[in-house]
Amino acid sequence: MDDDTIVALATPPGRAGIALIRISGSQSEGIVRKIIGPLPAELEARRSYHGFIHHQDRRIDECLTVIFKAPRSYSGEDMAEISLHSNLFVVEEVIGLICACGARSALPGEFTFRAFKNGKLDLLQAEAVNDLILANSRAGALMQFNNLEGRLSKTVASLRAALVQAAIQIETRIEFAEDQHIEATETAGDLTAAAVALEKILGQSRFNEILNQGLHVVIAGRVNVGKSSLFNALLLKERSIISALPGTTRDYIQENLVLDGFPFHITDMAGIRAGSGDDIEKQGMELSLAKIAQADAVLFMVDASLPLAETDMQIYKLLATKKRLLLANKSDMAHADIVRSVKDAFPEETVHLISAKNGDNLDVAVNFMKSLLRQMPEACGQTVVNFRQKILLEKLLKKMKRIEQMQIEGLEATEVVAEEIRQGLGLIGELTGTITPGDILQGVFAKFCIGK
Ligand SMILES: Nc1nc2c(ncn2[C@@H]2O[C@H](COP(=O)(O)OP(=O)(O)OP(=O)(O)O)[C@@H](O)[C@H]2O)c(=O)[nH]1
Ligand SMILES: [Mg+2]
Repeated sequence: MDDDTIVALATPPGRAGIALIRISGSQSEGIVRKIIGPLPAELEARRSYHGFIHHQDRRIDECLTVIFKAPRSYSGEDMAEISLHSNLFVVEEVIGLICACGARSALPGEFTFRAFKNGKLDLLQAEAVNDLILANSRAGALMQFNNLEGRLSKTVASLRAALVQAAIQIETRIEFAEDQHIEATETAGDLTAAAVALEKILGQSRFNEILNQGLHVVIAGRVNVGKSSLFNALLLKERSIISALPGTTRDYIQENLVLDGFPFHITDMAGIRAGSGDDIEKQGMELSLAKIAQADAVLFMVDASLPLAETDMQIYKLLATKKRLLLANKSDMAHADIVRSVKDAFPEETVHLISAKNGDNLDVAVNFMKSLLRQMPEACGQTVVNFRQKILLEKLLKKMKRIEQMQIEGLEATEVVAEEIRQGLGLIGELTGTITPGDILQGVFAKFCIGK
């Protein structure tokens, strides 16, 4: 199966200036020669050749072709890349021609899988390829690129080195059991440092999730205070329905907003009110409460033109542990005594008067969201891990701590310690892909797009 030559469109399908078709496998150059001409008798690798794609005597498109020779290619195999005009019908015909010449359509991630199998990338780097493509923020993409360049692999290699070092010392002790001049604590030092480094990486994993998935900010408040108006104003589009009728928004609506290159998910939702409301509205309110609980931060809105209600106070109570911003909306109709009562009711908060309808003072909400980013640790110096890696690293940390403890406790446990170390090294093998079970590998590459 691995001897197959594979083909896929590497660029998004549809109309665009250029489409790139990728071929990998031993037949790559032969296939190119069958369908593209004129080409010189000897093709130099990594050089671009102009020509035409043809089917028998009919020209299909003009193209540029580059060939790569194993092992100096992305996949580590012979490869070819054809750039042509990006029209779905043309691209389909050309891929069909390539398949008729002996290639087959690539599976998702198959080019990268081959790169992994050929030792061009370890599993951590291969995952970084996909995580880079899928990154939702500039900072997230940068960190994935660092991993692709080997940052995470280097970190894992140093963990491995610490374990191997510990293993050597243990084996030595087992061999010279009667010669017990090595102090137990002496050997634990490297492991301790490695465990501390690992703990730090895992501590950053929530930040990593945020980088990949974005921060969740919800707009919460009583019915009719102007939540949907603010939502639309922040998004610069008429996304939510706005009306003077209390209880307009029933379901929650989530949209993405990028600020300073960072993804935010903003949620508008059903306003909260006591007692009244039909069953649908009640369901909407329950959803709202759940959304508040899940949010990273809350824009809490009250109405500056109407006296505060008990519901305002109840909503505020839900926000005790949340990062929050108090917005008193409808500044254009605000009453001084109401604003004063809002300040009195929420003494811990700064009250920001805004008008969602007129767009007044909305910067305060935008700046609040940007300030959430500043409260997070600096992105650049960090190592990002994905879910699979996190689970394995957590197991590894536990193991390292146990080994460390055993070493400190004494020598009689050496055989057991040696076994623990072997298991720790096993986890590292699973991380980097040297001993990763086949179904897990399949799972990793299945998440890729076709053509990568
Ligand atoms: N005067 C004034 N009216 C506003 C302002 N912001 C919103 N409104 C009006 O207040 C009413 C309710 O606005 P929405 O944005 O639908 O309020 P909501 O909080 O989403 O309401 P529900 O979805 O029913 O909970 C509409 O008539 C808006 O035009 C404002 O800054 N000033
Ligand atoms: Mg609404």
